[in-house]
Amino acid sequence: MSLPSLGWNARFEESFTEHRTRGWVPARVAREDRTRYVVLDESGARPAELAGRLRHEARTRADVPAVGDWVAVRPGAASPAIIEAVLPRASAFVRKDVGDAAIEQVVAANVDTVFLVSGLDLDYNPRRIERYLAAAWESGAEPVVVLNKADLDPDREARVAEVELLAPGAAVLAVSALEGDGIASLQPWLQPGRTVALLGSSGVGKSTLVNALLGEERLATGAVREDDSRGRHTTTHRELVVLPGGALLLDTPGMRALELWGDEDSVDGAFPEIASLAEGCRFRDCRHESEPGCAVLAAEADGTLAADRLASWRKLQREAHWLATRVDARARAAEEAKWKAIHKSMRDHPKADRWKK
Ligand SMILES: Nc1nc2c(ncn2[C@@H]2O[C@H](COP(=O)(O)OP(=O)(O)OP(=O)(O)O)[C@@H](O)[C@H]2O)c(=O)[nH]1
Ligand SMILES: [Mg+2]
Ligand SMILES: [Zn+2]
Repeated sequence: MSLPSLGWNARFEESFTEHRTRGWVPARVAREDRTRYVVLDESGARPAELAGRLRHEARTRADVPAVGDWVAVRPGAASPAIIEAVLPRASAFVRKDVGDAAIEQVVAANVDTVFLVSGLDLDYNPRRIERYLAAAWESGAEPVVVLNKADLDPDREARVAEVELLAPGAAVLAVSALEGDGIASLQPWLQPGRTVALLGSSGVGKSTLVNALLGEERLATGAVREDDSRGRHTTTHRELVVLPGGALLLDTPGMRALELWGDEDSVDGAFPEIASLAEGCRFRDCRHESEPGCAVLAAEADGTLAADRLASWRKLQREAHWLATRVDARARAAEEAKWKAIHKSMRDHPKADRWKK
């Protein structure tokens, strides 16, 4: 495969200049499974691992390659290939550990479009779609809401209309991966060399959709629980799949929307109608709670703004704020630990040369 057909472009080439002088060559990460990778380049797919230096210098999990990343590898056809550097990302979906929000992991990198997949079954939940959308706007990729399992819902048009109200600026499509219904409507985003990531809870049919687009049962899929339509985490690693038409699809394991969570600004991205109403508030930092001259509350009162949209906005703002506080607390703790170590080293080696000069 040529590099452009894998998504390579002039921007990546520009950020590769320095790596070229070292003789390294570009490759794209197609699969990641803890420390093991598979990379794709002109000669096809091969296993890869991190150069020792990159492994040691990585300070957070966001510094190591993720699926979709462009990396610099040592030249030649050696297997495993040795990854020397990660290129700056054009877009990134970051996952935050629910237990510790400061631990970040890149779920998908350099994605043009993200299909936010939901099932029109018992697991259907519009509030969850709002959360995924907020994370999508923050990632830099274009979100498309895919309501799968349309074959199970006689009222799909009503669902599409309902979700369109929650997703200003994003396309909302109903499909059935199982029966192939509506699949053709995804074509505009499946152009050669374009990367599409599939995100959504376990059991919504992400892998089934990839298989439907591939035209073969390549990825494993698993039945959902009968009582609530939840999945069983069938997919366990992230993987980039090349479609016959030339688009690149990134399948991911199901995850909870909260893990994808962004900051307060990303909430505003998902609620553009509230953000634009807020420009009319008397106070710049209006929280739209009870302030005088609040344009948002006025719109709610006269019915222009749906009350449940404002309720969702408030809830997501609170969640984002809570996460941000935790990230700050951890960053402070790490900074303190660093200075403690430096002071200890100064006490232990009072005459160390490195402190003179
Ligand atoms: N009725 C119906 N069932 C579907 C459809 N798409 C997927 N399914 C079923 O939903 C179940 C889960 O599908 P998967 O593709 O494994 O779901 P997933 O999103 O990849 O799940 P994880 O890998 O666990 O994150 C399987 O039993 C599929 O056959 C659909 O369009 N209609
Ligand atoms: Mg799957
Ligand atoms: Zn206000």
